[in-house]
Order: sequence, then structure tokens, then C-alpha cells
Amino acid sequence: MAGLAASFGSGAMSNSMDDVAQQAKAFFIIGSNTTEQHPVFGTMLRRAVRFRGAKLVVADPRRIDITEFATLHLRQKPGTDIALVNGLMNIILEKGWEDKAFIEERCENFDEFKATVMNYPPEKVSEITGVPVEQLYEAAQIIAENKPTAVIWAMGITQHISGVRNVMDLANFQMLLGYMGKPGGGVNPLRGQNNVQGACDMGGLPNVYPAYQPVTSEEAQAKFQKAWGATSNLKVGAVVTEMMPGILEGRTHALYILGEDPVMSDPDTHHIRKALEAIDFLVLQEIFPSETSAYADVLLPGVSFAEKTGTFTNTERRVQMVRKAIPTQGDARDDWWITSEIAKRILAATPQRVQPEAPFAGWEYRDASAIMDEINVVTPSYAGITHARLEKGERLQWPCPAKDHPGTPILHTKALSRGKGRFMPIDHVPPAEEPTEDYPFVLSTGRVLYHWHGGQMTRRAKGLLEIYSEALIELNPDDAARLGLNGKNRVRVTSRRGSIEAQAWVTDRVPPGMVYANFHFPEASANELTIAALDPVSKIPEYKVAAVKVELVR
Ligand SMILES: Nc1nc2c(c(=O)[nH]1)N[C@H]1C(S)=C(S)[C@@H](COP(=O)(O)OP(=O)(O)OC[C@H]3O[C@@H](n4cnc5c(=O)[nH]c(N)nc54)[C@H](O)[C@@H]3O)O[C@H]1N2
Ligand SMILES: Nc1nc2c(c(=O)[nH]1)N[C@H]1C(S)=C(S)[C@@H](COP(=O)(O)OP(=O)(O)OC[C@H]3O[C@@H](n4cnc5c(=O)[nH]c(N)nc54)[C@H](O)[C@@H]3O)O[C@H]1N2
Ligand SMILES: [Mo]
Repeated sequence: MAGLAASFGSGAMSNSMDDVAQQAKAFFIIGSNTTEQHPVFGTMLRRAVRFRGAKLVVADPRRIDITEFATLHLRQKPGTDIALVNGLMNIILEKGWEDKAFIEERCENFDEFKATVMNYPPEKVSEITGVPVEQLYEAAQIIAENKPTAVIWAMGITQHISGVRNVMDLANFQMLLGYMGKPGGGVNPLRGQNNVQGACDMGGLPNVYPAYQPVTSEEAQAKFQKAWGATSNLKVGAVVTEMMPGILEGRTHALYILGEDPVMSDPDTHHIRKALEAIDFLVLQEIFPSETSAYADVLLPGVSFAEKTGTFTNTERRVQMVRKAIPTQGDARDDWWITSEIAKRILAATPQRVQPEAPFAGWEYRDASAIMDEINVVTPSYAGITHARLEKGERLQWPCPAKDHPGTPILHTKALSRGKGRFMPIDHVPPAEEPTEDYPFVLSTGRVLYHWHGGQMTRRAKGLLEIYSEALIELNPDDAARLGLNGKNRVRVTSRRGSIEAQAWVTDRVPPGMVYANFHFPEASANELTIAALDPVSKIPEYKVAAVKVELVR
């Protein structure tokens, strides 16, 4: 097979949530705060542990809630996942726990990979990760003996300069144990936004059209030109973390932003503000005035999920109907309607346009189901998914290539048996920024249960604000004592890029030397501190590691 990385391009879970929760003998959760950030799936996993005795290994620097259910919790230092996973594989090979038949028949490049893993003996790994050697052995044994174990991860794995390599190493891990392509096993990244999977499937990426058809392909270009009247050139576009710095470097002149609040959610806020001040033209399509709207030249009022009909595609590639529950207010319009009106005007001004012909609507969609009709024609994996079928209650997961196809709950089964999974030798890379004398703490950032990203929606919900009303910085009790945090519990956290002041939450959820902050509140957002260092392949920022100092506010 063309390399596992290619099929990971879609970033989807290889197995379905039901399959993982019901069939796995054990779960290896690494870098996912599952109960707070994926509460429904988190509940399924907790039930599996409690009621059918599934084992659970959690690898997370923080003592997150799901560790209460864990057979074993490994607390690696942030940014040391490759060393950790290589260390576990080193032990698996030492003990002869690898699946030799699977490796022999279904994988390639094992020897080169093995040579790299041999450089990660448990003692060395313990030094890099901070995880005791005995715990490494214990974890490897639980995972090797409970067949199959499902690996589950989220942003704790991907938001690093080594994010892509972290993911590849977890694929190595599952191949080594023969857990790939098995019910209850597989590689299971949990998607974040309700419809991020659908957005990617529909070509919301700089390198592909819908269904991951490359923008560099003339065939794909011709196909979409017929449907849309015009397309882009054959060049791969930029990702958001390139567009933003591109403003100050003269490469980005205008932005059309739909449903993002970069002032809150992009790394290094000071830099983002400077960029947005400098941009020539900014259009923002939002449902609320946000931190970013102050910089917009044009505000387009879209509508929320509750005011529109269409589909969301979830983390396990399942396409689900969303129905309009409340009427649209004021001047607000369906997001798709606004986009198609803009498209029509751009098309009218494009000299080399063609006239889309039936079955294409040429941007004159009757409603959301008419858009799905177009998707059926141009998107092979969605060819058989229609609003009518979903309305009848069919549970469809793509690939669903025909109207009589039942959908595909598990990926990789056939792909792996047809071709070979390729082992990738992966070495540990330290984070872009490590603690120094001046900035002695490691900062990691993320979310809390009660809020959603920049908080534009959740800070408007009274009940949520009653429970969680301001940013809290998690700080270990030993560090708090050293800082003299006695009754006075506001702290200032400072990185090389900025500074925030907030209330400390003194808790052993974080180990000594680590602090954890969220980006839900503009007055103390973690992104004032984060570093815009990017993974060279995915261009994801290293939100999960920065060096900071922590001071008492007097
Ligand atoms: N309530 C709520 N739920 C959400 C969201 C929200 O904003 N609020 N957002 C949604 C979105 S878009 C996303 S992407 C997901 C994110 O879901 P998650 O990725 O689960 O959430 P995060 O808070 O980013 O943190 C992930 C975990 O990584 C750990 N971690 C930190 N550094 C490291 C490291 O170096 N290695 C490892 N292995 N782990 C590390 C953290 O301690 C944390 O437990 O949540 C989704 N669900
Ligand atoms: N420090 C730090 N930063 C992070 C992360 C982290 O872990 N740490 N995680 C990153 C991740 S994984 C993500 S996904 C991003 C999320 O970052 P964003 O995408 O910027 O955050 P959201 O709050 O999900 O959505 C942005 C806006 O969309 C608007 N909106 C909601 N629904 C609709 C709609 O239907 N139509 C329109 N037009 N607008 C709508 C909301 O009002 C909101 O202001 O943050 C990233 N930033
Ligand atoms: Mo996300």
C-alpha cells in the first residue's frame, strides 16, 4: 500500500467508536483528555473499563480525569512521546511480544525500523520521558497481553513540531503488535470540531479538492471546473499558519474567514494582532462579534448549527443530519448561501469561466440537499450518501460509493491485506522551546470541559459561566509553595512572546515544573504565550510545549 501516511491523510479513526468501545481488550490513550473533550466517547470507554473489565493505559503529563479509571498512568514530560513509544516497542521486541506473522506478511521496512528502536533502551527512555523503567515494562506488558489494544489520541500527540512523526510512531506501534486492521484495535485519532472531518472531506485543505482529489491533478481540476465554473490553478495553497505570518511578509493581502477566531485560537496572539492590523482586506463570517471582528472590513452574519439544515461528518466518518430547529434572525443567512453568493460574483468577474451544466447547479442551489446531490457526483466516497437515506435513519460511514452501498464502518482491513504497511524509523526530536534558567517552567495548553476554544459561544452561556467563569492556571502544590502562594493566588505567566495574569488552581493534576493554561478567556488567553513553531509537514503549531516563568502577582 502507498504507505500508511497516505491513508492517514484523512485523519480519521480506523475503527468506529462502538467497535473500539465494545471489542478492544485494552485502550492506550495518549494525549487525549477523553472525558472532558470527547465526553460521549469518554463515557463509552469508562463503561468498558467498569463493566467488561477492559484495561486502560493512559500516557499524559497531566492527571486528567480518566486516569481514575486507568490500570496504569504514565506521566511523560510534554513533548517526549516518540521516546516513550520507542521505549515501549524496544521492550516489546526484547520480550518477543511482537506479532511476527503480521510483520512478515503484511509489513515492510522492519529491519531499518528495528535498528532505530534499538537505540531506545528503557533506561534512556526513562531519562528522556521521566517515566520510571518499571512502569514502561508494565505498560508494554498490559498492551501486549490484551489483544487487541486500541490506540486513541488527540491534540496531545499532534500539536507538536513532531506531530506527524508522533502519529507515524503510533502506527508503527500498532503494526508491531499486529493490532492494525483488527476489530477493537487500530489507530484512532479523535477529531475535534463537530464537522472538521466533513470540512476536510469536502476539500477544506490547501492541497485537495473534495474526497482528497489533489489540486495538482489536471483531471481533478477539469472535473471541478465543470461543476463550479472555475477552479484554482494547479498549485497547493497555504495553510492558516502560513497565511497569518504571510501578511507581515507581504504574501497574504486578503482573508475570508468563516467561523474562526484567530485572535483567540492562533499561537502568539501579539503577532496575530499585528498581522490583522496590517492586512489590506478582511472579511469575517461569524455568528457573534468575536475578538477578531474588530479587525474585519466586512462582517457577514452566518447562522449557528441550530438554524440550518445539512450534515456533519463525525470523527468516525459517519455522516449525520442536522436540522434547522429555530428560524434565522435578522440579516443572518445560511453560511452556504453567503458563500455561493460570493462565488457567483467572483465567477462573473472571471474571464476564463465555463458555464456549469446539468447535473450541476452552477451555485444556484435550491437548498442543502441540492449541495449533497453535487457532492454525490464529484466526491466518490460520498457518492451514495443522500439526505433521503439519512432521513430514513440509515447510519452511513464513508466510503459509501453507491446508493445501495451500506457504508464502511472499519477502514484498513482490506487495504492492509492487499498491500503492505510500511514501518517508519522515527527518532525523538526535542520541542522547539525547552525550559531555561529564565523560563524554567513547561507550559502546556488546551481546554476545559465547560468551554469551547475562544469561548465566543460558551462565554455567552450563563450556566457554564456560573461553573467556570475565569481562566485558571494549573500549578503544582510544590511549585506554589516555592513561589509563596499563600492565600494570594494570582500568578503572572510570561513567555518570550507575552504575559498573562490569572488565578492559579493549585493541583497535582500537573507535575512540578509544568503549568497548564486554556485559551477560553480573552483577558488571560494561553495564546499570548504560545510559540508559532510548526510541524514541518502538517504545519500545526506546537501548542503543547513552551517555556515560561511563573511569578506571584503582589
Ligand atoms: N469541552 C470542550 N470539548 C472539546 C473542545 C473544547 O474546546 N471544549 N474542542 C474540541 C476540539 S476542536 C479538539 S481538537 C479536541 C481536543 O481534545 P484533546 O486533544 O483531548 O484536548 P486538549 O485539551 O487539547 O489536550 C489533550 C491532552 O494532551 C495532554 N498533553 C499535553 N502535552 C502532551 C504531550 O506532550 N504528550 C501527550 N501525550 N499528551 C500531552 C493534555 O494534558 C491533555 O490531556 O477537543 C474537542 N472537544
Ligand atoms: N493554545 C492553544 N490554542 C489552540 C489549541 C490548543 O490546544 N491550544 N487548539 C487548536 C484547535 S485544535 C482548534 S480546532 C482551534 C479552534 O479555534 P477556532 O476555530 O478559532 O475556535 P471556535 O471557537 O471553534 O470557532 C470560531 C468561531 O466560529 C463561530 N461559529 C460557530 N458556529 C458557526 C457557524 O455555524 N457559522 C459561522 N460562520 N461561524 C460560527 C464562533 O462564534 C467562534 O467565534 O484552536 C486552536 N488553538
Ligand atoms: Mo481542534
